[in-house]
Amino acid sequence: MVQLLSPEGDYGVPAQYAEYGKYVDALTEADFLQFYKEMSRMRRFDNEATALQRQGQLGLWVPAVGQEAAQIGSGHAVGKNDHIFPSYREHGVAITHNIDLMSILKMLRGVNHGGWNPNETRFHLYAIVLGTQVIHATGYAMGVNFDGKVATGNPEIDEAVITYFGDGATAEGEISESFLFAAINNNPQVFFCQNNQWAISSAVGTQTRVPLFERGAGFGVPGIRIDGNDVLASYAVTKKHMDDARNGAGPFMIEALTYRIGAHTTSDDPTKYRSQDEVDYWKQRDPIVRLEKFLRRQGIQDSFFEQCDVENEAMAESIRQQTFALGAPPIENMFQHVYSEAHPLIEEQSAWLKGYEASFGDNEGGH
Ligand SMILES: Cc1ncc(C[n+]2csc(CCOP(=O)(O)OP(=O)(O)O)c2C)c(N)n1
Ligand SMILES: [Mg+2]
Repeated sequence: MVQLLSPEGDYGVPAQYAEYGKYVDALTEADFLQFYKEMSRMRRFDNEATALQRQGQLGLWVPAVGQEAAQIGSGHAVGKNDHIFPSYREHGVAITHNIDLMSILKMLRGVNHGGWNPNETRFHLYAIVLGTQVIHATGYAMGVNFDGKVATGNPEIDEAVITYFGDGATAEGEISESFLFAAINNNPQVFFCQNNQWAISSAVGTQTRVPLFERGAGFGVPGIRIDGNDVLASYAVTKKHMDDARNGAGPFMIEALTYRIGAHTTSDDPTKYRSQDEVDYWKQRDPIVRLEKFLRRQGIQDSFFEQCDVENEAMAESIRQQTFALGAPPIENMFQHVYSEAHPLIEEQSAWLKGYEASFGDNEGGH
């Protein structure tokens, strides 16, 4: 497992991983501070969104507490032409690509379907159906190859693709099919698996007999495991393999070993299926605390961390007020985009609902 930053915040590069250490050497203090800012922002955003869901402001929330290093590190390793295909928990990767956080909250309130423009942001829409985004990424990366945008030697042209998925999703056939297509087409593609050790209530040990990073090898997709709570490993390893993919080295898999500290979603109660001891063990390995220890050793003062807190509180206050102001989505929205063309069954259901709503009289529909 590649670990460059120990849980105590000590930085060191084992000899066999020297090629990854070079990517950290190229970072400045400003980069480290930016990683911290975004990781702490992601945590504050997540806690605020959970509170908003509990207040009935969101239909659902999908927490990613504990996965900040895996997401912020790898998100920063994505190059300026590269495309990202997330699943549904990648709020930190969204932060690294300047996605308006309100658009994520609107989606989980049922007001839109994501709302950001994947062409502009290169961050594609969230995918709830497990594994679908991995197929989209694989097809997209085949297209990059067909367009001749790999290994041209021109950084303005070369492009790679990264896709995120969970440990549980690896059991979907789509992932195996994607490995095969990516390998035989020599796709410029990184498969980034966040092994947070749970798929709702299914432990990772019930899904696989081999370490997940070995899963692609038989298809021709080599892989490596990283400490997913180490932002420097996440950044360096992803950067190297995205660079290699852009230069024609073909697909690669990264398994980021991390832990889902919170519930699967706000609809889940994890105390029903896992022990508090296990959660406490992983809380001791908090990725944000680890980076803070490292930064303090570099001489970063209290004032920096206090300033982060002030900015995060302001962000939380702002999204809270904006969420309160959203109102209810038009109820007809649920019938739109079910099919690309008009469909008699959908029209019938929509007409029934309109009649039902009307039966309540003025504006007193059954919302
Ligand atoms: C095809 C499909 N089957 C089942 C589900 C229901 N489901 C949603 S999330 C989830 C668990 C996924 O676990 P994992 O891939 O480890 O990702 P994590 O949620 O831990 O980030 C399941 C079974 C789904 N969304 N899509
Ligand atoms: Mg999981």
